[in-house]
Amino acid sequence: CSMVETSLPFYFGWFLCPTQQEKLRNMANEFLSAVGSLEAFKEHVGDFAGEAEKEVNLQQYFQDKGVLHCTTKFCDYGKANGAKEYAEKQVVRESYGSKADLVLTALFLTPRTLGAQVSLTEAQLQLWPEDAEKEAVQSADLPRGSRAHVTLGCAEGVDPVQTGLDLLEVVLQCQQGDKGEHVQDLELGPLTYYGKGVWMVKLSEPLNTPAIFSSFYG
Ligand code: 2AM
Repeated sequence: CSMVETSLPFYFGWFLCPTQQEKLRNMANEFLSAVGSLEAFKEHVGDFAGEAEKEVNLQQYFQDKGVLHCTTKFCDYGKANGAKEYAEKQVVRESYGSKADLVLTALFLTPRTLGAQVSLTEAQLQLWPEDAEKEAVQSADLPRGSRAHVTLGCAEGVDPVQTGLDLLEVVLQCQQGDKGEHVQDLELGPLTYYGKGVWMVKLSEPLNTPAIFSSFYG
């Protein structure tokens, strides 16, 4: 019936509890300060700023995109492919409002986005759309769930959908055997540079984050 179609949300996802959001934002700030102060970063600053600028303030460079969450399905109020089918899945309906413990395994930044990588469990993968990776990268066979992330900020004029695409590029690069260049060990963990302004720290202590599976209407 048409009521079902008009009630589809903007997106479904896991929403971090307020205290966890603060914890993650603090961690992201620590990551930005650490990377921003490295000589190795300053050498590649041209990826972030125009030729004229020699410095970039990463805290100002990335703009906040609101409540921290890990999107499972972008529905666009029903306009996105497979939105209705996803909303009607039994596992989606049964999990709605339930708590999940997300495991955040890395933080990354690129000239476009700042994000956290999420490693989904088998149970959490039940809520992950079949085609999430294929939809983004048709040409490759990427592991299911490898697009899962939390957007922590975007450069001016960049839409948050870009965060998952940036993450998939790193995953693809690693799959193709390019493991990047180990820069140094930060307090958070080992930092790798993947070229073209892409930096990732693998958290030596993954962050376990309680989150609620729900949806956002906006
Ligand atoms: P994000 O998951 O990287 O943060 C509203 O825009 C939310 O839906 C954001 O969280 C955004 O990105 C996500 N989103 C927007 N467009 C999308 C798309 N085409 N595919 C997947 N997620 C999308």
